[in-house]
Amino acid sequence: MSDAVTLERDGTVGVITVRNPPVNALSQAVRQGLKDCVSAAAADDAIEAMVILGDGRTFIAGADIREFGKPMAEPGLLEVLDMIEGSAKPVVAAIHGTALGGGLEVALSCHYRVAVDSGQVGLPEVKLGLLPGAGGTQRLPRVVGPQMALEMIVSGNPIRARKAVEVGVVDAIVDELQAGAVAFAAAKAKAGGPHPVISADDSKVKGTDPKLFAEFRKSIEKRARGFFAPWRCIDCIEAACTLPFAEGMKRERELFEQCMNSPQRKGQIHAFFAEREVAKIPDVPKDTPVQPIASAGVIGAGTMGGGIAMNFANAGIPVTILDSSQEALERGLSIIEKNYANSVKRGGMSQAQADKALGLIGRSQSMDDLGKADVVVEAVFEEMELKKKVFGELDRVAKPGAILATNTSTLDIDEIASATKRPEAVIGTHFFSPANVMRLLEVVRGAKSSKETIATAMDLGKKLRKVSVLVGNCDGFVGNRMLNPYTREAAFLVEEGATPSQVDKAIYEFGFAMGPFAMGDLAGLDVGYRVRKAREGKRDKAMRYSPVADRIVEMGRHGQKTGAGYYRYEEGSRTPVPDPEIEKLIRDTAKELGIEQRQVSDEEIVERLVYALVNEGARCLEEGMALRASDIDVIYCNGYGFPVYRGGPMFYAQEVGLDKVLARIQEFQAVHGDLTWKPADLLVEKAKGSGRWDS
Ligand code: 3H9
Repeated sequence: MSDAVTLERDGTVGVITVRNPPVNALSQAVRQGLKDCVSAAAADDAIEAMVILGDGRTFIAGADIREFGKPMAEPGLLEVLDMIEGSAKPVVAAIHGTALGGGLEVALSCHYRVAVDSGQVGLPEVKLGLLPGAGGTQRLPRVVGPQMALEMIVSGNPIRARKAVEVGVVDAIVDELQAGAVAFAAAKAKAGGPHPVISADDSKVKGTDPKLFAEFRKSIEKRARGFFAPWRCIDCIEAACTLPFAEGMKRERELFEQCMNSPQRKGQIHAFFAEREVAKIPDVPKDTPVQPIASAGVIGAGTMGGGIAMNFANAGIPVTILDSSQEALERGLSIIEKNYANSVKRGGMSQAQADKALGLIGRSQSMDDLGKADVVVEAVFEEMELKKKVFGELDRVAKPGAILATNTSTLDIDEIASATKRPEAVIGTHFFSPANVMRLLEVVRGAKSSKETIATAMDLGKKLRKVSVLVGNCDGFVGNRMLNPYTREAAFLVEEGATPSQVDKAIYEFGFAMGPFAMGDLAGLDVGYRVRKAREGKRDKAMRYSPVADRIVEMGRHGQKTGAGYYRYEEGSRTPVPDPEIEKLIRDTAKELGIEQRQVSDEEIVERLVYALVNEGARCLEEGMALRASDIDVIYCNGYGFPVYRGGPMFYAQEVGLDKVLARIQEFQAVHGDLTWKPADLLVEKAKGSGRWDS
């Protein structure tokens, strides 16, 4: 028998322990071990019941994702589950940590399930571009009914143990995992059979109204747009309600294979591992000391400051918001209150949770009140002199060892740090708006940021439930720096003959949440205008420049907030309406610049925009501004609406073929010149070499 699964006797109960750190994934050794232990326990006359539990921090977190794409080594999971379900002796799953995916499928093949209060269960396969492929789509609806099964399987979100008891997935909560489960199993054995077999009970699925599925499909149209797996999950649950178990299992297998073979599975699994890789920083090892963060300060009560403060409060960290103006403080706090009220209304949090979070947010007008904070995040107006002044004052009051963070999207961290006598404690934290909602955090490393400061900022990001990516200190850091050539190409394409709505539609259909022009209108066109005007003197005059955006702003059209930008907006509506006036402005501008307009294909739009991202991403990598190509993917999927099922821009380029991407970029270079389309050296090297960013 392998060490991955062991069988021990506890009285009359055989305790089967899965030991495959870190998350007890169902590797071949685990599947074989489960099979061997269940048959050994079945054959042992001294054993009357079995308990399956996980060693370490969790029950079983699912199939071993690293095995996907390779042929499945024997025994298959289905064979193991059939054996568990067919056992004449009752089998109890004892859940702590998380029973996810194949882990919950193991538990659902057991006759009973118990869990500790902190346990969670779920079928998150959809987040990997898959569906539960070991009976989960057939067994879960038979336990919780089709509606709840749809919600759990299509969202992929786990539920807590108490909720699991309420809906029937878990039979009982136990105080002590092993002792409680063993007592439960012994009692069931003593009471005698038959023991419940989920696959044999159709009572919850029989006669389901087919309307349920039509309505559910409609309800996810927007959030599941472009995704392959969610729709197949629904098909499987529908099959559970219309077909006998064995046939439903066949349907599940067919659709599982379709998902497994879909490019989206590769993209989403890449995104899963990429999110875990970001925490690994070569020169800041895992054991680097991290400062404890028990209290925080935020300077600036504007939209960003307020959102950042909410992050701290939501994580249970008391935070003081500082602003020099009483009025700004009051306005900021009232927006925060409104945000919490909305969260309660939408069911995102309970009133008690909202009250608790609000209770953790203090306010002040005196910098001295930040003297005890372990971390202070400055979120004042994006202006260097102002930020330096704030950091000078902060340096005076902040306690030794405090982390001094600046929330900036463009400014030089080193220059800000130079306003203090402790540049090693200064770091950039680029939150994305709205900061209380967006998952991405770019942690910007200054030249003098210490390893402890970096490790603490990354750890803090985790506590704030962000996905934090360490980036270098350059103009726009990584995300916004890459966005520059992307929006530049969008502007050129309309001069060349596309319309803003054609560009937006092509990129939306590629899978982005929004096209560049609709995004500009939403963010406010005046912001970019001010930046361009401030940099006017520094602009390379030899480089092609589109004056269209400036002209639109000069017409007083600042985007949604003024009811017009690239598009028109009806009173009170956020729906962009194409505007012939703007299309004429673009045509006239093209004429004035001597650009002959032509039919632009959707394919060219996608290539020009996405390859502009990729080329700049390659430069960021080359210069060490991003640690890995996959870090860039995490930034784009979490902060810029890039479709996660394509894995991120760098992964996407690799899947297209770096050689093909390079060839297309060289075609653009031939037409548009070196200043905009010179291929990055790293792209040339990788395209001619391994075809991969990481080797
Ligand atoms: C499935 O089950 C299909 C079946 O329906 C059908 C089969 C026929 N495999 O996240 P963490 C690694 S699909 C391999 O940092 P946490 C992870 O990469 C699966 N490795 O910890 C990391 O490695 P490293 C359905 C895995 O405490 C380390 O474990 N299940 C797997 O923050 C620690 O991970 C899921 O989708 C895996 N399944 O969170 C669950 N899972 O240290 C996916 C993790 O080298 N997992 N690793 O970077 C999770 O959601 C979280 O990892 C979990 C722990 C909540 C379990």
